[in-house]
Amino acid sequence: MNRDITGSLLAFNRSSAGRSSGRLERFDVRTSLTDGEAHSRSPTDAVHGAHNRTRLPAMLSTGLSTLVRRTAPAVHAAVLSAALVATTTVASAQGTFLSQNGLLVVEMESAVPVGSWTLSSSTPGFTFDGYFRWDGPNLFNQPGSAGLFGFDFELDQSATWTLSLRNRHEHPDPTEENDVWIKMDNGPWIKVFSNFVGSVGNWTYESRFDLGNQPQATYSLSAGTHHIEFSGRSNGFKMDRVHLHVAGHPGATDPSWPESPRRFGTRFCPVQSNSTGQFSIIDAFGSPHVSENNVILACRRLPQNTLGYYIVSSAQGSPITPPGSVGTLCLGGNIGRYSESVIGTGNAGIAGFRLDLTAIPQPTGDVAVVPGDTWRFQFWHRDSSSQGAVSNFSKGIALQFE
Ligand SMILES: [Ca+2]
Ligand SMILES: [Ca+2]
Repeated sequence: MNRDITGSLLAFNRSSAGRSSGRLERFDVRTSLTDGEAHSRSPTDAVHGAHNRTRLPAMLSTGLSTLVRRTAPAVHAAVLSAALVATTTVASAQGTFLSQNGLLVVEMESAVPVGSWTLSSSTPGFTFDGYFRWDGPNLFNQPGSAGLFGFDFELDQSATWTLSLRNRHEHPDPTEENDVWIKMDNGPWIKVFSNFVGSVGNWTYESRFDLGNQPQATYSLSAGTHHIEFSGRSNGFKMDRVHLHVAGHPGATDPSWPESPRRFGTRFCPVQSNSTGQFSIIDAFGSPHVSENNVILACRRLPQNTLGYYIVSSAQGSPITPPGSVGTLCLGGNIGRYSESVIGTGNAGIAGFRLDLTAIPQPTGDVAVVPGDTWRFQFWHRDSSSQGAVSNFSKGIALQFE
Protein backbone atom coordinates (compact mmCIF):
# COMPACT_ATOMS: atom_id res chain seq x y z
CA MET A 1 0.00 0.00 0.00
CA ASN A 2 1.02 3.56 -0.43
CA ARG A 3 3.44 4.47 2.30
CA ASP A 4 2.49 8.10 2.36
CA ILE A 5 -1.11 7.40 3.12
CA THR A 6 -0.24 4.78 5.74
CA GLY A 7 1.74 7.31 7.71
CA SER A 8 -0.93 9.84 7.21
CA LEU A 9 -3.63 7.46 8.34
CA LEU A 10 -1.81 6.69 11.54
CA ALA A 11 -1.38 10.38 12.20
CA PHE A 12 -4.99 10.89 11.35
CA ASN A 13 -6.15 8.31 13.84
CA ARG A 14 -3.97 9.61 16.62
CA SER A 15 -5.25 13.05 15.90
CA SER A 16 -8.78 11.69 15.92
CA ALA A 17 -8.27 10.49 19.43
CA GLY A 18 -7.82 14.09 20.43
CA ARG A 19 -4.13 14.01 21.24
CA SER A 20 -2.35 16.43 19.01
CA SER A 21 1.37 16.79 18.85
CA GLY A 22 3.97 17.16 16.18
CA ARG A 23 2.65 16.09 12.83
CA LEU A 24 -0.78 15.33 14.22
CA GLU A 25 -1.99 18.85 13.79
CA ARG A 26 -3.48 18.33 10.40
CA PHE A 27 -7.04 18.52 11.65
CA ASP A 28 -6.92 21.03 14.43
CA VAL A 29 -6.22 24.67 13.75
CA ARG A 30 -9.18 26.78 12.74
CA THR A 31 -11.41 23.85 11.98
CA SER A 32 -14.76 23.77 13.62
CA LEU A 33 -16.60 20.66 14.67
CA THR A 34 -19.85 22.40 15.26
CA ASP A 35 -20.78 24.81 12.53
CA GLY A 36 -20.46 22.73 9.43
CA GLU A 37 -17.80 24.99 8.03
CA ALA A 38 -14.60 23.81 6.53
CA HIS A 39 -11.44 25.81 6.57
CA SER A 40 -8.19 25.61 4.79
CA ARG A 41 -4.84 26.55 6.16
CA SER A 42 -3.19 26.34 2.81
CA PRO A 43 -1.57 29.14 0.85
CA THR A 44 -3.31 27.53 -2.12
CA ASP A 45 -6.61 28.30 -0.48
CA ALA A 46 -7.74 30.27 -3.48
CA VAL A 47 -7.41 27.15 -5.57
CA HIS A 48 -8.38 24.24 -3.39
CA GLY A 49 -10.45 25.89 -0.77
CA ALA A 50 -12.14 28.73 -2.54
CA HIS A 51 -15.54 27.59 -1.38
CA ASN A 52 -14.53 26.16 1.93
CA ARG A 53 -15.30 29.12 4.09
CA THR A 54 -18.97 29.14 3.34
CA ARG A 55 -21.54 27.02 5.05
CA LEU A 56 -21.91 23.79 3.15
CA PRO A 57 -25.42 24.12 1.72
CA ALA A 58 -24.62 27.63 0.55
CA MET A 59 -21.34 26.41 -0.81
CA LEU A 60 -23.00 23.69 -2.82
CA SER A 61 -25.65 25.89 -4.34
CA THR A 62 -23.11 28.58 -5.06
CA GLY A 63 -20.95 25.98 -6.65
CA LEU A 64 -23.73 24.61 -8.79
CA SER A 65 -24.67 28.04 -10.00
CA THR A 66 -21.15 28.49 -11.30
CA LEU A 67 -21.13 25.24 -13.21
CA VAL A 68 -22.17 26.89 -16.41
CA ARG A 69 -20.33 28.13 -19.42
CA ARG A 70 -22.53 31.09 -20.29
CA THR A 71 -25.36 33.00 -18.72
CA ALA A 72 -26.56 30.86 -15.90
CA PRO A 73 -30.07 30.27 -14.69
CA ALA A 74 -30.58 30.71 -10.99
CA VAL A 75 -30.15 27.41 -9.24
CA HIS A 76 -33.17 26.20 -7.40
CA ALA A 77 -32.22 24.94 -3.98
CA ALA A 78 -34.66 22.09 -4.44
CA VAL A 79 -32.65 20.81 -7.36
CA LEU A 80 -29.62 20.34 -5.24
CA SER A 81 -31.57 18.80 -2.40
CA ALA A 82 -33.20 16.41 -4.82
CA ALA A 83 -29.83 15.57 -6.27
CA LEU A 84 -28.36 14.95 -2.87
CA VAL A 85 -31.08 12.63 -1.72
CA ALA A 86 -31.46 10.89 -5.06
CA THR A 87 -31.54 7.16 -4.70
CA THR A 88 -30.90 6.47 -8.34
CA THR A 89 -27.60 4.90 -9.13
CA VAL A 90 -25.08 6.61 -11.30
CA ALA A 91 -25.88 5.61 -14.84
CA SER A 92 -23.73 5.72 -17.95
CA ALA A 93 -20.24 7.17 -18.09
CA GLN A 94 -21.87 10.11 -19.84
CA GLY A 95 -23.83 10.75 -16.66
CA THR A 96 -27.31 12.00 -15.88
CA PHE A 97 -28.29 15.50 -16.93
CA LEU A 98 -30.22 17.47 -14.30
CA SER A 99 -33.02 19.88 -15.17
CA GLN A 100 -33.13 23.15 -13.27
CA ASN A 101 -36.30 25.16 -12.74
CA GLY A 102 -38.17 23.32 -15.48
CA LEU A 103 -35.50 23.43 -18.17
CA LEU A 104 -33.16 20.72 -19.41
CA VAL A 105 -30.56 21.40 -22.10
CA VAL A 106 -28.39 18.71 -23.65
CA GLU A 107 -25.92 19.13 -26.50
CA MET A 108 -26.02 16.33 -29.07
CA GLU A 109 -22.26 16.23 -29.08
CA SER A 110 -22.31 15.18 -25.44
CA ALA A 111 -23.00 11.76 -26.92
CA VAL A 112 -20.46 9.81 -28.89
CA PRO A 113 -21.59 9.76 -32.54
CA VAL A 114 -22.62 6.25 -33.47
CA GLY A 115 -23.51 4.60 -36.76
CA SER A 116 -23.86 7.14 -39.53
CA TRP A 117 -24.19 10.16 -37.24
CA THR A 118 -21.32 12.55 -37.90
CA LEU A 119 -20.17 15.20 -35.45
CA SER A 120 -19.68 18.29 -37.56
CA SER A 121 -18.92 21.96 -37.10
CA SER A 122 -18.95 23.03 -40.75
CA THR A 123 -22.36 24.76 -40.72
CA PRO A 124 -22.10 27.83 -38.48
CA GLY A 125 -24.55 28.86 -35.81
CA PHE A 126 -24.35 25.70 -33.70
CA THR A 127 -23.84 25.78 -29.96
CA PHE A 128 -20.85 24.48 -28.01
CA ASP A 129 -18.74 21.94 -29.96
CA GLY A 130 -20.87 21.21 -33.03
CA TYR A 131 -23.90 19.21 -34.13
CA PHE A 132 -24.81 15.75 -35.36
CA ARG A 133 -25.69 15.11 -39.02
CA TRP A 134 -27.31 11.90 -40.24
CA ASP A 135 -25.16 10.65 -43.10
CA GLY A 136 -26.94 7.31 -43.30
CA PRO A 137 -29.78 6.31 -45.62
CA ASN A 138 -33.37 7.46 -45.32
CA LEU A 139 -35.11 5.15 -42.86
CA PHE A 140 -38.69 6.36 -43.20
CA ASN A 141 -40.21 3.06 -42.10
CA GLN A 142 -37.50 1.65 -39.85
CA PRO A 143 -37.60 3.47 -36.49
CA GLY A 144 -34.91 2.42 -34.09
CA SER A 145 -32.98 0.54 -36.74
CA ALA A 146 -29.76 2.55 -37.00
CA GLY A 147 -27.76 5.25 -35.29
CA LEU A 148 -29.26 4.74 -31.84
CA PHE A 149 -27.99 6.95 -29.06
CA GLY A 150 -29.54 8.71 -26.11
CA PHE A 151 -29.25 10.53 -22.82
CA ASP A 152 -30.22 9.86 -19.22
CA PHE A 153 -31.71 12.84 -17.46
CA GLU A 154 -33.46 13.71 -14.23
CA LEU A 155 -36.39 16.13 -14.08
CA ASP A 156 -37.03 18.41 -11.14
CA GLN A 157 -40.82 18.38 -11.51
CA SER A 158 -43.73 16.36 -12.88
CA ALA A 159 -45.21 18.21 -15.84
CA THR A 160 -46.00 18.23 -19.51
CA TRP A 161 -42.55 18.80 -20.93
CA THR A 162 -42.14 20.36 -24.36
CA LEU A 163 -39.37 18.99 -26.54
CA SER A 164 -37.55 21.59 -28.63
CA LEU A 165 -34.88 20.07 -30.82
CA ARG A 166 -32.56 22.65 -32.35
CA ASN A 167 -32.34 21.35 -35.91
CA ARG A 168 -31.57 22.39 -39.44
CA HIS A 169 -32.01 21.16 -42.98
CA GLU A 170 -30.61 22.63 -46.19
CA HIS A 171 -32.78 20.97 -48.85
CA PRO A 172 -34.90 23.59 -50.74
CA ASP A 173 -37.95 21.43 -50.13
CA PRO A 174 -38.68 21.95 -46.41
CA THR A 175 -40.17 18.47 -46.19
CA GLU A 176 -36.87 16.84 -47.10
CA GLU A 177 -33.92 16.04 -44.81
CA ASN A 178 -36.08 17.38 -42.00
CA ASP A 179 -36.75 14.68 -39.42
CA VAL A 180 -35.51 12.12 -36.91
CA TRP A 181 -36.93 9.28 -34.83
CA ILE A 182 -37.25 9.95 -31.08
CA LYS A 183 -38.31 7.61 -28.31
CA MET A 184 -38.97 8.66 -24.70
CA ASP A 185 -38.50 6.01 -22.00
CA ASN A 186 -40.45 2.93 -23.08
CA GLY A 187 -42.78 4.87 -25.36
CA PRO A 188 -43.13 4.44 -29.13
CA TRP A 189 -40.75 5.80 -31.73
CA ILE A 190 -42.24 9.00 -33.12
CA LYS A 191 -41.02 11.03 -36.08
CA VAL A 192 -40.09 14.56 -34.96
CA PHE A 193 -39.67 17.17 -37.69
CA SER A 194 -39.58 20.82 -38.72
CA ASN A 195 -40.95 21.95 -42.07
CA PHE A 196 -41.99 25.57 -42.09
CA VAL A 197 -40.60 27.31 -45.16
CA GLY A 198 -38.23 29.54 -43.19
CA SER A 199 -36.64 26.51 -41.60
CA VAL A 200 -34.65 25.78 -44.75
CA GLY A 201 -31.04 26.76 -44.17
CA ASN A 202 -31.71 28.06 -40.65
CA TRP A 203 -31.36 26.61 -37.19
CA THR A 204 -34.84 26.21 -35.71
CA TYR A 205 -36.44 24.86 -32.57
CA GLU A 206 -39.58 23.83 -34.45
CA SER A 207 -40.18 20.24 -33.32
CA ARG A 208 -43.45 18.58 -34.20
CA PHE A 209 -44.76 15.07 -33.81
CA ASP A 210 -45.86 13.33 -36.99
CA LEU A 211 -49.11 12.41 -35.26
CA GLY A 212 -52.68 13.61 -35.89
CA ASN A 213 -52.58 17.32 -36.61
CA GLN A 214 -48.81 17.35 -36.16
CA PRO A 215 -48.63 19.02 -32.75
CA GLN A 216 -45.62 20.43 -30.95
CA ALA A 217 -43.68 17.51 -29.42
CA THR A 218 -44.58 17.12 -25.74
CA TYR A 219 -44.30 14.39 -23.12
CA SER A 220 -46.03 13.94 -19.80
CA LEU A 221 -43.13 13.09 -17.50
CA SER A 222 -42.81 12.62 -13.77
CA ALA A 223 -40.08 14.11 -11.62
CA GLY A 224 -37.16 11.71 -11.61
CA THR A 225 -35.00 9.85 -14.07
CA HIS A 226 -35.81 9.32 -17.74
CA HIS A 227 -34.12 8.37 -20.99
CA ILE A 228 -34.45 9.84 -24.47
CA GLU A 229 -33.30 7.92 -27.53
CA PHE A 230 -32.67 9.05 -31.10
CA SER A 231 -32.36 7.06 -34.32
CA GLY A 232 -31.61 8.19 -37.85
CA ARG A 233 -34.45 8.88 -40.32
CA SER A 234 -33.57 11.43 -43.03
CA ASN A 235 -30.23 11.76 -44.72
CA GLY A 236 -28.68 15.20 -44.12
CA PHE A 237 -30.77 16.13 -41.03
CA LYS A 238 -28.79 18.15 -38.46
CA MET A 239 -29.35 18.25 -34.68
CA ASP A 240 -27.50 20.75 -32.49
CA ARG A 241 -29.04 20.36 -29.01
CA VAL A 242 -32.31 19.46 -27.34
CA HIS A 243 -34.30 21.38 -24.74
CA LEU A 244 -37.07 19.99 -22.55
CA HIS A 245 -39.06 22.65 -20.77
CA VAL A 246 -42.24 23.19 -18.83
CA ALA A 247 -44.99 25.50 -20.05
CA GLY A 248 -44.32 29.16 -19.50
CA HIS A 249 -40.61 28.82 -18.96
CA PRO A 250 -39.13 32.19 -19.95
CA GLY A 251 -36.83 32.00 -22.93
CA ALA A 252 -36.99 28.22 -22.98
CA THR A 253 -35.66 28.06 -26.53
CA ASP A 254 -32.89 30.56 -26.17
CA PRO A 255 -29.74 28.87 -27.53
CA SER A 256 -27.59 30.82 -25.07
CA TRP A 257 -28.74 28.59 -22.21
CA PRO A 258 -25.81 26.52 -21.04
CA GLU A 259 -25.99 22.76 -21.14
CA SER A 260 -27.52 21.41 -17.94
CA PRO A 261 -25.15 20.15 -15.26
CA ARG A 262 -24.78 16.41 -14.85
CA ARG A 263 -24.29 13.91 -12.12
CA PHE A 264 -21.63 11.62 -13.51
CA GLY A 265 -19.02 9.05 -12.64
CA THR A 266 -19.00 5.37 -11.72
CA ARG A 267 -18.97 4.17 -8.16
CA PHE A 268 -16.68 1.38 -7.04
CA CYS A 269 -15.26 -0.19 -3.89
CA PRO A 270 -17.12 -2.56 -1.54
CA VAL A 271 -17.50 -0.73 1.75
CA GLN A 272 -18.91 -1.35 5.21
CA SER A 273 -21.35 0.88 7.01
CA ASN A 274 -19.93 3.80 8.91
CA SER A 275 -21.18 4.91 12.32
CA THR A 276 -24.38 6.25 10.77
CA GLY A 277 -25.38 2.67 9.92
CA GLN A 278 -25.01 3.42 6.20
CA PHE A 279 -22.03 3.74 3.92
CA SER A 280 -21.23 7.11 2.42
CA ILE A 281 -21.27 7.77 -1.31
CA ILE A 282 -19.89 10.51 -3.52
CA ASP A 283 -21.82 12.25 -6.28
CA ALA A 284 -19.99 14.31 -8.88
CA PHE A 285 -21.87 17.26 -10.34
CA GLY A 286 -20.95 19.50 -13.24
CA SER A 287 -19.23 18.55 -16.46
CA PRO A 288 -16.73 15.89 -17.48
CA HIS A 289 -15.24 18.36 -19.98
CA VAL A 290 -11.78 19.23 -18.73
CA SER A 291 -11.90 22.61 -20.45
CA GLU A 292 -14.82 23.70 -18.28
CA ASN A 293 -13.11 22.88 -14.99
CA ASN A 294 -16.52 22.53 -13.34
CA VAL A 295 -16.76 19.57 -11.01
CA ILE A 296 -18.15 19.51 -7.50
CA LEU A 297 -17.88 16.41 -5.34
CA ALA A 298 -20.50 15.88 -2.65
CA CYS A 299 -20.11 13.00 -0.22
CA ARG A 300 -23.28 12.22 1.76
CA ARG A 301 -24.44 9.88 4.52
CA LEU A 302 -21.37 10.81 6.55
CA PRO A 303 -21.34 11.09 10.34
CA GLN A 304 -22.48 14.51 11.49
CA ASN A 305 -19.96 17.14 12.51
CA THR A 306 -16.89 15.18 11.74
CA LEU A 307 -13.87 16.03 9.62
CA GLY A 308 -12.20 14.56 6.60
CA TYR A 309 -10.79 15.24 3.19
CA TYR A 310 -10.81 13.77 -0.29
CA ILE A 311 -8.06 11.51 -1.57
CA VAL A 312 -7.38 10.85 -5.24
CA SER A 313 -5.55 8.47 -7.54
CA SER A 314 -5.65 7.52 -11.18
CA ALA A 315 -5.39 3.87 -10.14
CA GLN A 316 -7.77 1.51 -8.46
CA GLY A 317 -6.24 -0.81 -5.87
CA SER A 318 -7.25 -4.04 -4.24
CA PRO A 319 -9.57 -3.21 -1.33
CA ILE A 320 -7.69 -3.06 1.96
CA THR A 321 -8.44 -1.97 5.50
CA PRO A 322 -5.51 0.21 6.53
CA PRO A 323 -4.23 -0.04 10.12
CA GLY A 324 -6.36 1.96 12.53
CA SER A 325 -9.23 2.28 10.09
CA VAL A 326 -12.52 0.44 9.97
CA GLY A 327 -13.00 1.44 6.36
CA THR A 328 -11.96 0.17 2.98
CA LEU A 329 -9.40 1.90 0.83
CA CYS A 330 -9.77 1.11 -2.86
CA LEU A 331 -7.36 3.57 -4.38
CA GLY A 332 -4.03 2.25 -5.58
CA GLY A 333 -0.88 3.62 -7.15
CA ASN A 334 0.07 7.16 -6.24
CA ILE A 335 -2.51 8.52 -3.86
CA GLY A 336 -2.80 12.27 -3.50
CA ARG A 337 -4.48 13.95 -0.57
CA TYR A 338 -6.49 17.16 -0.35
CA SER A 339 -5.08 17.49 3.13
CA GLU A 340 -5.04 21.27 2.94
CA SER A 341 -8.79 21.31 2.43
CA VAL A 342 -10.21 19.67 5.50
CA ILE A 343 -13.99 19.63 5.34
CA GLY A 344 -16.46 19.60 8.22
CA THR A 345 -19.52 17.48 7.56
CA GLY A 346 -21.91 19.64 9.58
CA ASN A 347 -25.31 18.59 10.77
CA ALA A 348 -26.20 17.36 7.30
CA GLY A 349 -23.36 14.83 7.18
CA ILE A 350 -22.29 16.13 3.77
CA ALA A 351 -18.86 17.09 2.49
CA GLY A 352 -18.87 19.22 -0.63
CA PHE A 353 -15.76 20.18 -2.50
CA ARG A 354 -15.00 21.92 -5.78
CA LEU A 355 -12.21 20.22 -7.72
CA ASP A 356 -9.61 22.19 -9.58
CA LEU A 357 -8.87 20.08 -12.65
CA THR A 358 -5.67 22.01 -13.26
CA ALA A 359 -4.20 20.81 -9.97
CA ILE A 360 -4.87 17.26 -8.82
CA PRO A 361 -2.64 16.56 -5.83
CA GLN A 362 -0.14 13.76 -6.24
CA PRO A 363 2.76 12.75 -3.99
CA THR A 364 5.20 14.39 -6.39
CA GLY A 365 3.16 17.57 -6.86
CA ASP A 366 -0.01 18.75 -8.54
CA VAL A 367 -0.88 17.48 -12.01
CA ALA A 368 -3.47 18.68 -14.51
CA VAL A 369 -6.30 16.48 -15.75
CA VAL A 370 -6.04 15.62 -19.46
CA PRO A 371 -9.02 14.58 -21.61
CA GLY A 372 -9.19 10.80 -21.57
CA ASP A 373 -7.96 10.58 -17.97
CA THR A 374 -9.85 8.67 -15.31
CA TRP A 375 -9.36 9.89 -11.72
CA ARG A 376 -10.71 8.06 -8.70
CA PHE A 377 -11.75 9.65 -5.42
CA GLN A 378 -12.71 8.58 -1.92
CA PHE A 379 -13.58 10.67 1.11
CA TRP A 380 -11.51 9.81 4.16
CA HIS A 381 -12.92 10.90 7.48
CA ARG A 382 -12.91 10.53 11.23
CA ASP A 383 -15.44 8.12 12.58
CA SER A 384 -16.24 6.40 15.83
CA SER A 385 -16.62 2.71 16.49
CA SER A 386 -16.69 0.32 19.42
CA GLN A 387 -12.91 0.55 19.26
CA GLY A 388 -13.08 4.29 19.83
CA ALA A 389 -11.89 6.88 17.37
CA VAL A 390 -11.08 5.45 13.98
CA SER A 391 -11.03 6.55 10.39
CA ASN A 392 -13.37 5.49 7.62
CA PHE A 393 -13.76 5.82 3.88
CA SER A 394 -16.60 6.53 1.51
CA LYS A 395 -17.31 4.41 -1.50
CA GLY A 396 -15.13 5.41 -4.44
CA ILE A 397 -16.13 7.28 -7.55
CA ALA A 398 -14.28 7.11 -10.86
CA LEU A 399 -14.56 10.15 -13.10
CA GLN A 400 -13.73 9.82 -16.77
CA PHE A 401 -12.83 13.15 -18.31
CA GLU A 402 -13.34 14.33 -21.87
CA1 LIG B 1 -39.35 14.53 -44.39
CA1 LIG C 1 -24.34 21.53 -30.14
